[in-house]
Amino acid sequence: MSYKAGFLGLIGQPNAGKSTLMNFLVDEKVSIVSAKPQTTRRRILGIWSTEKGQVVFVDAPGLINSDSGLNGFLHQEAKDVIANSDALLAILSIDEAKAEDNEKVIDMVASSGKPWIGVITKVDIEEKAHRIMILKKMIEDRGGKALSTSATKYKDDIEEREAMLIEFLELMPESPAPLYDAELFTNENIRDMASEIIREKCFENLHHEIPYNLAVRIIKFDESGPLPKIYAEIIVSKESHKAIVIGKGATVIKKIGMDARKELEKVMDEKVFLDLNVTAKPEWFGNKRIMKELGYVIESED
Ligand SMILES: Nc1nc2c(ncn2[C@@H]2O[C@H](COP(=O)(O)OP(=O)(O)OP(=O)(O)O)[C@@H](O)[C@H]2O)c(=O)[nH]1
Ligand SMILES: [Mg+2]
Repeated sequence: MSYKAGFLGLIGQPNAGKSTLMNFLVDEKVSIVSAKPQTTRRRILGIWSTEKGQVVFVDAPGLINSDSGLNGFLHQEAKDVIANSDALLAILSIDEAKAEDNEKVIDMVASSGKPWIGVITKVDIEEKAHRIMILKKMIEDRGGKALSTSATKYKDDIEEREAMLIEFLELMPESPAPLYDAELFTNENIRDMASEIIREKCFENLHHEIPYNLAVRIIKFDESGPLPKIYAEIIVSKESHKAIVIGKGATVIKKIGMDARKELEKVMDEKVFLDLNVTAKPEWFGNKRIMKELGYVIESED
């Protein structure tokens, strides 16, 4: 059998479980996850390699309709992932409030003209189980194959993972060689992973509009001493948000720092020093230079 390799984009509504599914498939925490929608902001690659081929999963932001600011970028980024992938997965949660929103995802993916599969997620939510058949029919009516899973319930189920991976490899084009070194599970560097981990902890510890309006930038990553030292900045969009991120007696920022440091130590497999600062840059998402520094630009526009 010939060798196959390509990019497989994960497309769905915000909060559908795209990042959780990709992490399950590559069996590594590559993409950050939270209970809040719009967690993923730029494409994140997760790589699975076997002797038969390589699937490069492209986790995308959830689909939203907007043409300006940060949301405008999320919209463009998801569209760009559709345009630049070899094949697509329509990620459809049974927990999605409106059936039309899942139908929209199927529509976008099917009309791309690329090979695709519909993946029904969160099937562990029993009270919504009746929706599995409805979604399956929706997918099949558009000529797609339907799979269903729960990346949380089957977290440690190797057979569930392998069965899906084999289906996904079938969607990939023939390729003379792997696209990435077969040893890699992502192309993210540790500096970018660190800023995403800190942002994930902000999503977990902050509420209302705060997490949606902040960004994290690594100021210095110093590996010269015995202990890696990471200096990061949490950028908020309003002066008044600063005090909320810091919290009374700095309790909130300390908790974010502690949660992030623990996870960084797991990823880096060593103790790390983490210094967090909060700065306000009013309406930073309207500033092209800052957006570019944060990686919130479409690559082809560079
Ligand atoms: N019950 C259940 N919850 C899940 C499952 N998969 C993901 N979740 C939860 O759904 C929420 C959203 O998961 P994400 O993986 O961040 O979703 P996403 O589609 O990447 O979201 P965005 O990046 O915001 O577009 C998190 O709280 C997950 O823990 C699942 O199989 N079952
Ligand atoms: Mg995500």
